[in-house]
Amino acid sequence: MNRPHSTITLARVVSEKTIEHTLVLIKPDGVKRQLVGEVISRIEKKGYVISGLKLMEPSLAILEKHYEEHKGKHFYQPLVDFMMSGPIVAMVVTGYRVIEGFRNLAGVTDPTNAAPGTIRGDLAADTGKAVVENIVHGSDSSQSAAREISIFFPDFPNL
Ligand code: IDP
Ligand code: MG
Repeated sequence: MNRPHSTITLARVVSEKTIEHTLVLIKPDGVKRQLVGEVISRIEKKGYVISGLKLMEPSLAILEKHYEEHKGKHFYQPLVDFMMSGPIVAMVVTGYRVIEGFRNLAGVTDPTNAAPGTIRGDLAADTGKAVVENIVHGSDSSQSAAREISIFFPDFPNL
């Protein structure tokens, strides 16, 4: 059969889409301000699925691993101290293109510049501290997601 080339290309692209998992953290500022439900609600309304969820107080060892790419930066120690300042919620969130999709839901790192409509844009502001307090973390690539999920959810299957 002589199918047009465009049909074959589209079929190949569609079949290559795979479901992804990303690590989302609700940071201590989000938990303290009772925004856990708000954040989860935005994730679920978007259509993503919560596949893992726990309230926890991460150890220094976990945070040093999680933030190893930032070691040596001026905000590293304030960031680790902030992340140990109270409980966090750790989640595995699942969906097609969820890694990119959750980063878009979260907005850019600096809440002053995060677009209205995003979690950081709507719910956070610069507090003048050495560390930017911006409610959530989301993995930035499939490699980061696999690495970070294995740190927070060592028993999570199929990565
Ligand atoms: P991301 O969370 O948007 O991926 P990263 O660059 O990976 O941003 O930084 C990790 C976290 O470190 C940020 O979410 C924020 O809390 C904090 N942070 C990043 N850059 C700065 C900075 O320039 N000053 C203070 N804190 C920062
Ligand atoms: Mg990051």
